[in-house]
Amino acid sequence: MKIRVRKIRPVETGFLEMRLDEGPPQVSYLEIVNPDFGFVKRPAENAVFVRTGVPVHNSGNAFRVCGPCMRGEWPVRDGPEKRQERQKFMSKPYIVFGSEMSPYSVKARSYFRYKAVPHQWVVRRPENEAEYKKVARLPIVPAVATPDGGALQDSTPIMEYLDGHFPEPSTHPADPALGFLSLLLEEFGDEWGNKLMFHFRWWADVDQIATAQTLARQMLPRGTDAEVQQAATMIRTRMTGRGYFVGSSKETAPLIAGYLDTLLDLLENHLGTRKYLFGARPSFGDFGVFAQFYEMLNDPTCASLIRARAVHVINWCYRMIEPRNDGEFESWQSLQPTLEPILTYVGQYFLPWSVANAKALQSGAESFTVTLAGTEYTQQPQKYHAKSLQVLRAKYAAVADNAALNEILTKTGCLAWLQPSQ
Ligand SMILES: N[C@@H](CCC(=O)N[C@@H](CS)C(=O)NCC(=O)O)C(=O)O
Repeated sequence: MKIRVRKIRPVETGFLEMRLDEGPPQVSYLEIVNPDFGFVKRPAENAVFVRTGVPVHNSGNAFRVCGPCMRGEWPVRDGPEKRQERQKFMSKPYIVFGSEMSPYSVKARSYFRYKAVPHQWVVRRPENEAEYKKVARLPIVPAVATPDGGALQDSTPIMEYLDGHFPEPSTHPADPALGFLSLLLEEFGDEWGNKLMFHFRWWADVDQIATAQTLARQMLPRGTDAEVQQAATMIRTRMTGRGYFVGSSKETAPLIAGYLDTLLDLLENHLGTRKYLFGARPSFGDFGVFAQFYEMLNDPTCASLIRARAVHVINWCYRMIEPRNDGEFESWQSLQPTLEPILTYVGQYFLPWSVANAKALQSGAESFTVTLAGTEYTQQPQKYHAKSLQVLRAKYAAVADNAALNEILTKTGCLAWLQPSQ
């Protein structure tokens, strides 16, 4: 079968974006040849990002992207032990059940890609529900089946598990102060970034309609238009009633819009002069934050905002789809001018909100009000988040004696919220 590439265009230096004419039903997978462990099969998506200089062949029903240089750091220079461990998985890759529309799935997938861990991306849909259920303890994506028969859920622990098995390339700056800031930003992306993304995704009609249609088509790739439309209507009805999960309401809508505006400007400024949040290579924090913005780029309202105002944020999101190690982490000195304002934002909005949410859960309150940067904000408490605040505090406790870190956290208004007494 002949596969046509509709468009190939440079996304940024060193990358090409290929848009395929055919979607998943016709183009079943990409093969990326890696001399270390054979090949990685990846389901083809409509947009594929490929590094330039790599020959791309049309072979049957798959694109074959050949060559050892698909990624900047290949071949992976691990010792023989690590290589053996990778080779164990040659015949059985990790299976990652996910969705292009799920920030946490995309985040985990980028981590697998960055670590060059053989994996198969499987879009969760009705036809694979039985396999998915064998893996998923909770009805959420991502869900990962490990080659040894285990199962993983929850994107942060999934990334930590991968760190344990595949420490290189590391996403943790060696400087312990920067290392913690990266963990803090990962958590910030997951919880606060998701609030912004989810609110906009299910708020305006245009976003509800577009998202429901995309989700329905993803679920039913071979469905008729009428079937897809019916599914889209169901999804829209189910999801628009769920905004309160993240505090989205008539009262909070203008506030949340302001929170996004402010954050977008801060990120745009910071990413104007570097590839990733902490320098020339992706940090743990990049994965948490980018995933929410990558989703926003799918959604009409947020996409228009970002496209009009934040071209560096767009480039960073695309970069994070196939993250590369292009150099070193920077020092605090060089990051400070534009990273400090982002951390100040975290200390002004995310952390006080997070602590107020945890207190409300503890007291069993049905809703809570917190003053964020001088304005009152009210929502129902979010369950999952209290647990992840505890985890974040435990991560801070492990480096709490670091004077340089404490100075940064104090200056940015973050420190008090990380103490268990708060
Ligand atoms: N904390 C989890 C959150 C996962 C999550 O909320 N996944 C959403 C999609 S982004 C989900 O599967 N929701 C249920 C559904 O879509 O049916 C993680 O980091 O993996």
